[in-house]
Parts: sequence; structure tokens; C-alpha cells
Amino acid sequence: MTNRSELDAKDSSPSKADYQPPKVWTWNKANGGRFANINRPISGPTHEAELPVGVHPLQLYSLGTPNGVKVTVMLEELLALGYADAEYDAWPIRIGEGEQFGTGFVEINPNSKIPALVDRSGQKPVAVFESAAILFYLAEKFSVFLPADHPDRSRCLSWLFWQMGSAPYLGGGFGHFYAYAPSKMEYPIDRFTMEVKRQMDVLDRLLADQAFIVGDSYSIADMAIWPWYGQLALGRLYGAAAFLDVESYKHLLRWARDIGARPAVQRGRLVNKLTGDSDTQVPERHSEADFHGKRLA
Ligand SMILES: N[C@@H](CCC(=O)N[C@@H](CS)C(=O)NCC(=O)O)C(=O)O
Repeated sequence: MTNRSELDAKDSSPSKADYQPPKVWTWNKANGGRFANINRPISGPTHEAELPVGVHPLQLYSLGTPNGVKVTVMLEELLALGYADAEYDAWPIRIGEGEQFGTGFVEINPNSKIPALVDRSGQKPVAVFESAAILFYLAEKFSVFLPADHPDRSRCLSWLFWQMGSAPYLGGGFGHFYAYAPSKMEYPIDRFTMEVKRQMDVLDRLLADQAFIVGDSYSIADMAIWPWYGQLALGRLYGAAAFLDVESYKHLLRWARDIGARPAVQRGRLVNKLTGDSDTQVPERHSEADFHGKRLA
């Protein structure tokens, strides 16, 4: 039988490695792969650029990616429930063109990632970044989509933070190596596929006996998880539906379809979307009229 130290020695054998890390890493700008042109090992602004400000109290600076869609779904759900103070202007931040590194954006999010929200309804503007923090902020502001009492409140927050901790394995891990890396490498694809399938199984078991992530009430946990795991199950991310055998996660798929059928979710998906057919894009959103003539799905 092989013991642990023999295995370790075998796994780290230099003859098996393609890449020997140098003593000190240096930035190789041309490392290839999608997004190579926007990734940098330093933070902070690269250029002066003020952010536009519209007429509504809530100003969203975002893009129609899964992290951005969480917030536009929440805002559209609030408006659908009749919360008029949730009216918002949504401005696209073209991350492929480096707009997240403009001075105005860095001021509201020093981490230079969408989405970021500014609430101008009070005496001083309140800037919020990180999608879960924005969902939580809005849920508290309007007292909705977050159960008021424990244990449901703590369950909701647990799943909200589960999403924030888990999705980087899906997007930055699986999605990156399966769809975007300059070459297909078995080791990372295998590692992250294993983890993503485990995560889908976690959700599938949870949703076997309940309609939503937190029992029978729709909450910010559904809104955070659906744009990643719901859309993955629906075959909308990375062209990976067959590879991941998404059809086998039946309860996850049922939930994904139910949430995807909500009109507010269908509207939220279009906001700040800059790709696809033009009737599926609402690059800027200032009022309900921006959805007229658009194809909801
Ligand atoms: N944990 C963050 C992640 C945000 C994030 O990764 N945003 C991406 C787009 S989905 C981004 O802005 N990337 C630009 C960059 O990395 O420079 C959140 O949930 O808000």
C-alpha cells in the first residue's frame, strides 16, 4: 500500500509540472485568457472619470453579469411590490474597457468590481458595494425579502453568505478554466467541476422539499443564488449544461425555472446588459418605459 509521504513526493515531482514558479512572481501582462487585459495585481484608479447621476434616489453602477443581476432583480421585485422609493437609475460600467478603474467608481468601491449602489435619499449619500451587502442593505431599508425573525432570518443570511463564498469556485474556478483559460487543463477543470457539482447537489437536496431557499418564502437568498446556480442549471452559463449533467439536479432545475419565470427576474436580467440581441438589452435603466419593446424571457 502507498503511504501518504510517497503520494506527496509523487504529486510534487518536478518532472510532472509544466510550470516552475519563480522565487518572486512578476506581472506578465500577456498571460492570455479572457479578461487578461483588465486583470491587474494593483488596485486604485487608472484615470479620472466622474459617475453619472440620474433623478432617482438609488443610483446603481453595474453590468448584466450574475453579480449585477442579483441587484437589478431585487430592485425590480421591490418595484413590482409597489415600493415606489425603489425607483432607480442603472448605469453600465464596461469592465472590459476598464471603467471600474475610473476615479468616481473607485471612490464608491475601492475594490473596483460591479455592482455598486449609491443611496441619495438621506442627508448624506450612502455607498454600498459587494452584491450581498447591497441586497442586505435594500432588504433592511424596505423591510422585505429578509425574514424578520430567527431561525428563518439566520437561515436566509447563511445562504446569502454561502453564495458569496461558493460562487467564486463556480465563476473564477470552473467557468474560468472550462470556458475562458487560453488552454484546457484537466487538473483545474476536474477540481472545480467536482466542487461545482457538489454545490449543485447541496442545492438540489435543499430544494427537494421546499419551494425556495428559505422554506416557503422568496428572499434575498434566492435572488443571490439564482443568477449563478439557477442560470447554470438552465444552461445559460459557460455552455456547460451537458458537461455538468444539469438535468440530473431535478429540484434545482424546478426552482431555477420557477424563479426564472418571475417577471421582475426577467426584467432584472436585461438591465445593464450589453451583449446579445438588442431587444434583450437595457443598457441604461431609468424607468419602466425602458423595458417597452424588449423581449422578456
Ligand atoms: N464579490 C463581488 C464580486 C463582484 C465581481 O466579481 N464583479 C465582476 C463582474 S461579475 C467585476 O466587476 N469584475 C471586474 C474586474 O475584475 O476588474 C460581488 O458579489 O459584488
